Amino acid sequence: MEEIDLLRFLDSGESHGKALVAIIEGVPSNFNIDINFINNELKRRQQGYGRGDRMKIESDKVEMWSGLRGNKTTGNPVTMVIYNKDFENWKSVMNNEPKEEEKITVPRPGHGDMVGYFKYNTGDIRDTIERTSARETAIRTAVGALCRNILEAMGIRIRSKVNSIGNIYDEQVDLFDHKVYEIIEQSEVRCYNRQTEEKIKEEIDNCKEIGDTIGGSIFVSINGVPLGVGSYTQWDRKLDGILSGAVMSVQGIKAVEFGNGLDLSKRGSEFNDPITFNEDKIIRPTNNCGGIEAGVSNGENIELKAYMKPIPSIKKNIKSVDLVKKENVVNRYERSDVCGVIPASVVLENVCAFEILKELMNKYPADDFNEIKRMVEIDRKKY
Ligand code: EPS
Repeated sequence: MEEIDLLRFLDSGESHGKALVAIIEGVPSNFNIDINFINNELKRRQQGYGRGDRMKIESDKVEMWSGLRGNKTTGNPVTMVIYNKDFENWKSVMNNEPKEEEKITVPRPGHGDMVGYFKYNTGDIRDTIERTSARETAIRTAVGALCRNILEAMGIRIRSKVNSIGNIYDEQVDLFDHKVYEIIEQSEVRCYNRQTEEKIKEEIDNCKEIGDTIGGSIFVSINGVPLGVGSYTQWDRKLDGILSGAVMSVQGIKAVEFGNGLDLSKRGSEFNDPITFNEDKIIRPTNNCGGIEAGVSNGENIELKAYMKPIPSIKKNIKSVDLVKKENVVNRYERSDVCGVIPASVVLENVCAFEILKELMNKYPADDFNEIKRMVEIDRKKY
């Protein structure tokens, strides 16, 4: 029989539909959820230099429709809803079948438009646009934020920063240094170095002016995951495999790196993180493996970098085809952001939170939050 994860969710909703919805099954009981914490994550996701006009319309907030009494989880499935304010402006498009002349038939290269047009065969690319949009990351952020709220109560923290935009790279810093992280949280581009921030803003402004978009990379660090989450006993239980699958599923992400996995200049003697004893504690002086060895968390910070391509909705002309008229044309523009890397940094924190809680619960299966917490605390004392 196939093993089913205790924690799982599905989400639904169109970018300009009435709402985004998620049903999460397996949320442990007896946990006091902080709704403000979830809403704050939604707010963080909406920020960032290079955002488009949609974010001026929305002020995302979550409604909890089931699974709670007061703020306490009951163990029943949790339903989360985020209303799209922009629905008011799109009601007639979203509620009616399109007239022939309204159908979109010119795909944006790089987006899901062409594959969706042929795969689902509805005759209107609008149907694809509505679901491929990164708007969906709002509800995934809400789901992840709920998990993160639970993880934090067990001493597991997740932080992120922008590592690069285009060819401009920020400094590598310790995200768990309070003062350092405060600077990143206050930065409009989620960077540490102020000069780098200015350069990045300039680059985003340039792109906006010429009708182009720009990608970049994000650094995520997860602190406090106990040793032993994930497993090497089977290929689909490896924590790095599971995390990278989730990270890759975020719109626009094209590559994931754990630790210094892309640095192939180091030989084995330099790359492998030494194991030492100090005052009866195991100390790892380096973390090139990014906190995961053989698909299992080793107690160090889990560190990954995600690489995001430029958003495909560009004003600048690029070759495309009218799929009905079968003619070469230039692409059509759809309102979008200039740079999605900064909000994606927040999205990834929360996407990782879901995966970490899921895998933690696979290791410490229990229905009641207090039981999971107790098991984690006992295990922490072992290493
Ligand atoms: C987004 C909402 C979308 C886009 C963006 C992300 O809203 P709209 O399509 O109404 O402008 O701004 O979507 C994309 C980047 C994309 O590729 O689809 C959001 O809520 O983050």
